[in-house]
Amino acid sequence: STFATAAALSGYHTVATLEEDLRRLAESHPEIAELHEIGRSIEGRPLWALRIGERRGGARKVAFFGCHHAREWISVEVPYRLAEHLLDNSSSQPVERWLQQGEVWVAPMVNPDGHEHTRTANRLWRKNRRRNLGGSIGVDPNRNYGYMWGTLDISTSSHVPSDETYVGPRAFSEPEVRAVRDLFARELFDGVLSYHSYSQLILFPWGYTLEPVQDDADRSEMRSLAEEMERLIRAAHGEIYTAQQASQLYPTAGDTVDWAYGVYDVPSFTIELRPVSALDGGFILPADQIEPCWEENRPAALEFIRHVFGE
Ligand code: ING
Ligand code: ZN
Repeated sequence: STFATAAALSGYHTVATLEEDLRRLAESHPEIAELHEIGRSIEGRPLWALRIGERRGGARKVAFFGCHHAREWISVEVPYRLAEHLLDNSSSQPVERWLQQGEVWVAPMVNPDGHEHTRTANRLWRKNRRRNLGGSIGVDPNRNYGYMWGTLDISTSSHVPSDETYVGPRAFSEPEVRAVRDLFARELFDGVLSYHSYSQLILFPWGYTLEPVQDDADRSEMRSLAEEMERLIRAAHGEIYTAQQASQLYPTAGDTVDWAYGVYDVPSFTIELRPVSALDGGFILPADQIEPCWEENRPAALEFIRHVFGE
């Protein structure tokens, strides 16, 4: 970037430095960037999405999300850096052409309350900070989307409020998840990529069933795009991110990607970022790996935009 961001000084963003940096990005590129508050978290924090593109109502629209899960700090940094990269390269090809043609929306921190909790109280917190009936805290935002919501009752999609993967009392019970739903309903994205960590995987629908996607064209489109992203990531630093159907990892219902594909019929992926295993630190990824992780994910994210924009 052309300026020293708060993140450059301290490694990972916090809720506060992310807001600062998103504002600065928007203010320094007023013709092509616009910061939107798409909702408020359950504790009242603004949920930010940066719209990048020359005009509203572009022909194609793609969305990138980060940090549904509080402890997955690297999942903030990759979409944030993508936004920064697009703005820094907005007058060179292919980015210039894309920003004339369409819109890229980036919401790097869907769960700011949880993120703040991981920074100040419990580094390994996953859920949001909903006060549940019965006294436990937190709903899993990546189980609260309204496609096949609640259809599984297993450890990876639990109906027990105190569990790590609590699906919530009903679909879209959580304001963070409603904010994503409402943004999608307004913008009608043509593709979605949601970042998580860790395991180095590229996941495509379905998550709720071991059955593959029925539609032949959709199935092969998502599989081949996932495999192309796998190749691009590997070419950067040799890191292996395995492309697979989400339910092969473990079946879950109510995640972002099933909902986006199931309801809107658009290509949707979850990328599980570095590291590959718990032995490499799991959720605690050293800050010196932010840059290489971004470097390897950049070509995959750009390929996703290229694909969604019909090139
Ligand atoms: N992993 C994802 C989770 O929500 C996932 C994996 C994504 C499963 C999409 C199914 C569908 O459990 C992490 N690390 O959160
Ligand atoms: Zn996650």
